[in-house]
Amino acid sequence: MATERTLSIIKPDATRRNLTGKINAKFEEAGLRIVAQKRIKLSMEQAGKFYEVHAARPFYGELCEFMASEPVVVQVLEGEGAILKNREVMGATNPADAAPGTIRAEFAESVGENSVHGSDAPETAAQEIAFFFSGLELVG
Ligand code: YYY
Ligand code: MG
Repeated sequence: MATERTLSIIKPDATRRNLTGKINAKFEEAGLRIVAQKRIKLSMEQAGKFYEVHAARPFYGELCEFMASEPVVVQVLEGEGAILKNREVMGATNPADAAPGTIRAEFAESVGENSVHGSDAPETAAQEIAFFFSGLELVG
């Protein structure tokens, strides 16, 4: 399997509870390398653009408000099969369905406030990384 990069976001419910370090430890223990990372606060417009693919879903408004409510940590994770590996480390979208030991099983509060985002495919990973990071910020 090839070395990949994926976009991760530590969401406001997790930054609020000071869980950035514990979540980063999960990535590192799984062999994912944090090759870029910054703490930012999204505007409603930026949150809306990032989650545009969900614009027609009933939870879209609440999702954007939540993502813009407090700072997030955006990061690029690198490793063998990083996209799928990160999805495994994150666990299922609904923490009630997330496997034991996953980030969402351990830390997420609800399906809406589920602590982390991770890209779901190579095309979205490339788009999402470019949404937040310039080439100069990606040192490998
Ligand atoms: O990729 P992932 O975050 O696991 O789930 P998506 O189906 O892409 O949904 C994105 C985001 O939307 C999810 O992390 C929380 C929110 N959401 C929700 O609030 N209620 C749902 N029923 C489904 C998703
Ligand atoms: Mg998704």
